[in-house]
Amino acid sequence: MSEADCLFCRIVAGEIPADVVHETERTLAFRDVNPQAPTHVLVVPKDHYQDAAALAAADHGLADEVLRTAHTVAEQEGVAEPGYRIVFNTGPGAGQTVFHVHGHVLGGRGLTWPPG
Ligand code: DGP
Repeated sequence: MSEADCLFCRIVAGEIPADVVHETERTLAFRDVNPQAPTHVLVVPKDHYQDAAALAAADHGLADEVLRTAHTVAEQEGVAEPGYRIVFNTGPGAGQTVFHVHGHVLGGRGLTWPPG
């Protein structure tokens, strides 16, 4: 499924440029345009699902691949140790602004808890 007016579908399609750091057959990882940490990469499935809940309900294997890609990116970026954060803002109340599921991979600085 692809949505012509979806920003991340357009990045996946190569219609909008992005700084891609990793790609698998079904996922793409690219740097966030507005980084909140020294490493801030977005991991998306190439197929369109509006949020993490929709992805998990529709395709367990793809949800798993997104998570494994996020960890691969953390290792590649050198932030797997001492640790990094994967965030899936799910719904506008949680701050989701792009409705194509994406995991934020954040690392390279101390990350406080609870998040804002
Ligand atoms: P969220 O608020 O969880 O939906 O995160 C959306 C993120 O997408 C936000 O951190 C900024 C990022 N973003 C928005 N537009 C673009 C873009 O055109 N390119 C890239 N690389 N990132 C974008």
